[in-house]
Amino acid sequence: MQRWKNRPEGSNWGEFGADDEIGRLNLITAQRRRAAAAEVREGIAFPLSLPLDFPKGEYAHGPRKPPELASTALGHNNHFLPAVPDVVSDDLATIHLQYSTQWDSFAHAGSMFDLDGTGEPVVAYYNGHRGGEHVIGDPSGSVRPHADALGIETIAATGMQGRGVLLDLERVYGRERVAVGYEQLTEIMEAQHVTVEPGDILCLYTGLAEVVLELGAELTQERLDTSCAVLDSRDERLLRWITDSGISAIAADNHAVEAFSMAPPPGAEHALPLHAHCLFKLGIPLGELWYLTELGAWLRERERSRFLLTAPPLNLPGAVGSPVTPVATV
Ligand code: UVW
Repeated sequence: MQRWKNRPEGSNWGEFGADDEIGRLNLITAQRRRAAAAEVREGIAFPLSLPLDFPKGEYAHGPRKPPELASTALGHNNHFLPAVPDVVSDDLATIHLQYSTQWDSFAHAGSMFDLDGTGEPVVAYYNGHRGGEHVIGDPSGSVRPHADALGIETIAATGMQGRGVLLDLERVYGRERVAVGYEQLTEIMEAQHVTVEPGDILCLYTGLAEVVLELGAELTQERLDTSCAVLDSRDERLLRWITDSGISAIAADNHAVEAFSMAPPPGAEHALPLHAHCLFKLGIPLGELWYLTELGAWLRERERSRFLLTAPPLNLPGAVGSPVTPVATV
């Protein structure tokens, strides 16, 4: 059943059905997965996750906290309390699911929008899902915030496997902070002979993960905000290109794919226009803080850009984001 009377301009709501919850991931068909598998020629696998306790430094003092491990006992045979010859340890982790290498689900970012044509904006998410009904967000209520629709488990259920295509922004800009718009993106794609097809997962290698690893506890917010490339999400032509390209997901080794700021410039519709465009309007998951360094170097040396990407998030019902250990196979 269609959940909206109005849909946002430039959105694809309804295109994959009134009840769709996986957006552009619908474009990763069996045929496209076979084409992705055909990119495996050497059989070399690249893990694309940071250690999940990175970034460190000032980032760890932000709203997202680093994971905390605690041992738990399984009966009496925990190694802290040996009572039988066998030694078994169990773990408990307190983890902010979007602290480090992650996927954002479509329940992560919505927008105030007049879904019903009444002139009253309501909290809205991809394909007309609603705050309070599908994505429950009132921390003061009796029910803990969670997603009854659009949660990360919907992405896990797809297997999240397809053809990854890497664009090497680090090769062009090094560690300079540059906002890459449509002009730059298409120029670099041409120079690097990179093409994308519908269903592809675009991976942006910017080099920020190296900065994060190198600086460790010395990482400052300033370095995070001023290092390496981001997408210029205020460039309408870039957003249009994302729509037209048919790409099914975008992942980057930087903080938020676009520049991160929760303060919109005066008159701007969204604080994070790429999040709004991808997660809210088109159903394109965003991956952040991936580790693309070794894969990027390997592909660069061989003038290649494509690989099989396997990157399922946790199958954790109701979560709006998830750590991920993506694997690229070339
Ligand atoms: C926000 O946009 C708030 O977070 P992230 O960059 O992790 O998606």
